[in-house]
Amino acid sequence: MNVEIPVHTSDIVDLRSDTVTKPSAEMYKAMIEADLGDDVLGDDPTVHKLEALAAKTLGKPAAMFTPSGTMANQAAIATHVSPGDAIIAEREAHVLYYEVGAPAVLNGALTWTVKGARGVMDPQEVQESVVKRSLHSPGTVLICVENTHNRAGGTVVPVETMAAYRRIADQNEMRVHLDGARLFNAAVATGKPAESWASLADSVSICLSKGLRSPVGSVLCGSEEFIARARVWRKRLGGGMRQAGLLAACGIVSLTQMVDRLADDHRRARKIAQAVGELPGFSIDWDTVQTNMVMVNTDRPAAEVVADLAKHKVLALPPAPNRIRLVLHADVDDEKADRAVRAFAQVARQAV
Ligand code: TLP
Repeated sequence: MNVEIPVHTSDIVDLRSDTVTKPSAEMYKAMIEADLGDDVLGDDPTVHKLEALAAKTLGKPAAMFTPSGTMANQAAIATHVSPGDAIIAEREAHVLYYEVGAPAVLNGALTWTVKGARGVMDPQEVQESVVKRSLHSPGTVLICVENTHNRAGGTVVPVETMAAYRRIADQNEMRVHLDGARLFNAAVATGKPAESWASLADSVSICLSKGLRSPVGSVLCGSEEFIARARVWRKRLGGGMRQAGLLAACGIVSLTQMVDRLADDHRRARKIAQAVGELPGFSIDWDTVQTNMVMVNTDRPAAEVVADLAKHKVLALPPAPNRIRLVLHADVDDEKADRAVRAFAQVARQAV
């Protein structure tokens, strides 16, 4: 078979998200060579291989491949809670802010929010949010943690803080779910294995399709019993996929070959932050520049600046009226990072 592997080139600097990456040559090769079955019938060998690899990497007994991080999170929450239960989560956590009310819609769950400092909830406030189930009150049964924290700018939740959440959960018969969409960014930034956080959670979701470059897919990890029940939720949500080994093959490349390269994204994020922070009209909260994101504060409306940047072929998103998010990933090399800085400089000059 003679198949040409596509090479994706573009002169656009796309900093909207690390979800935009195109599959690498290794991923196309892995897809062509993947052994396939029907994963809804439970016999896709490549999916089995990915699930075993993810479980081993995170130190959990079992894992389940899902089409998205949202489904991994929501299948986890649905497996942990019953209608009328409450979950504790950071106020701008992805599971609340960007998953269109799924905990309420799917499970009739209440949410107790705790405002974090740069995405990190104070354990004392988490403790104070615990409510025992009674005739009168919905009990808090789950603490959701996001690491790295997206809306805070890709900030790391320290292992020690995670351990404090674990203690609170154990003392109150609660569970901990870790939205680890970018857990490997936290691992690479701190030099600690992803398992350090995963071992403190009952369930962990990781995304393969962000900095790890897969086109599609996430994995939910936990105990055998938990994953067996989560599989029912995945099916119920329409997440059963047939020859999913095609996608799982990319996920295996993600976990075996794409983790170390996240350090390059972090380095470029710092470089962009340094340069853009010095331009008039823009500022950076340096304490949030910890991994592959840069949140740029702008004096002008962020939507206007984003539109101006697009004229220079630099794409970004405005997550708040005066904030622009830049996300580094495998398809933005040093040359493209420099072009992004030049575009910001031109936009800053035009605004004067
Ligand atoms: N985040 C996306 C958008 O939804 C905002 C992005 O561009 O950053 N957890 C976290 C922490 C995430 O950042 C995301 C995606 C998810 C879960 C959901 O993943 P998908 O998009 O695969 O459902």
